[in-house]
Amino acid sequence: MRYSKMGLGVLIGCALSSVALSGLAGAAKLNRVAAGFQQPLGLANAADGSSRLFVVEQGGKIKILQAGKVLPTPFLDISSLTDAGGERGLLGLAFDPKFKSNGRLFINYTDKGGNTTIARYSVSSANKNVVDPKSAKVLLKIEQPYANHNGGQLEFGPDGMLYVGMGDGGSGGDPENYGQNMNSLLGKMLRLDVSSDTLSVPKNNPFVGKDGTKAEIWASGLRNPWRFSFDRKTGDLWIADVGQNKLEEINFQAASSKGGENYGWRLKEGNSCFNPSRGCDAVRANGVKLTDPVFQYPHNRGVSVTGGYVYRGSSVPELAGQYVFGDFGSGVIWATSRDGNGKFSTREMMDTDYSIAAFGEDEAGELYLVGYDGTIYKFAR
Ligand SMILES: [Ca+2]
Repeated sequence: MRYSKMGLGVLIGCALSSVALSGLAGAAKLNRVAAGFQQPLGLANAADGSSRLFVVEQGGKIKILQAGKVLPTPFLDISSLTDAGGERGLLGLAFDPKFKSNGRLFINYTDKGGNTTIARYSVSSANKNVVDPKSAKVLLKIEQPYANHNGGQLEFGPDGMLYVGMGDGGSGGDPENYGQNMNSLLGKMLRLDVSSDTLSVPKNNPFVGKDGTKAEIWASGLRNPWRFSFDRKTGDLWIADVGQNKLEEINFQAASSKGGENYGWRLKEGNSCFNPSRGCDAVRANGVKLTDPVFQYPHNRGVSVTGGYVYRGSSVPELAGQYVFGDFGSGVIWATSRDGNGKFSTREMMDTDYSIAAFGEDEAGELYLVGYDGTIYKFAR
């Protein structure tokens, strides 16, 4: 276990080439598949049959990894649009569910002023391995009060809507209480319709038409949902929310949810009262009962949770149907199962020396780990 305090910019560690294995998943291991990326923060596939992997670099480049080789020309380079460092930079990438036919992709970055920017781009008609920079269209800007807690993940749900993970804006302890302020997009999960040329709010979002409440909000009470994902088989949503002083948490939202959940921050950190320090469960800020995490771990096992994916690949049968995630600071990796009765159980799977910035899936559902030092690993037997 490596151990450093969180803060992406300062954590370029010395990754080992092998990892210690432990527990029931003794047969699972991590194979190094590529290296040399600059502060990578994400990995995505385009679901277009090309088998390409797209690696997101914090500085502003997206690079293509194909058949084990990194293509020399970046897929996209927005380095001139962002000042990367700390928790700022190019933070997220999602391909349109119809990418194969419409060539659209969406990115999340902090602009030169540090504000969250969601933009759409289109792939070049002349070269499918390059994005047309002139296609850029900014769809949404969200002002950030502090440099940290910018969230950054973008994912399309099974409903075809774009979900955006927004942090509470910083700095620590959510001083302005954005997580529980329904008139702010900070500290929320947003749900947006980007299927037409301009952005719109889905009419069936849970707070549409409610006074003093932003209609873009899908769920509230999040501190910094750095990484979240949908189970590609069931559509369930898993949100890893980075903790404040004591607890890192995993939140679960069933595919059947109509939205509106309140995941507690800053009233609660994990399942403990945070602010107020007592009586937090009696507060009904958004009119709903607070939803506690399905798993949490204390800061002696990690300091900054990195959400992963429910494994739906075929290479590692012992991980089938389990939600695999890790910790950026400690390198520990866990796997959470949900049984037929909806009961969750989590086990520690590996204790690595990697700075786990993200996880990612390929088109076949195989799982990858993105090491902030620039190395990509694949889960294998
Ligand atoms: Ca929470």
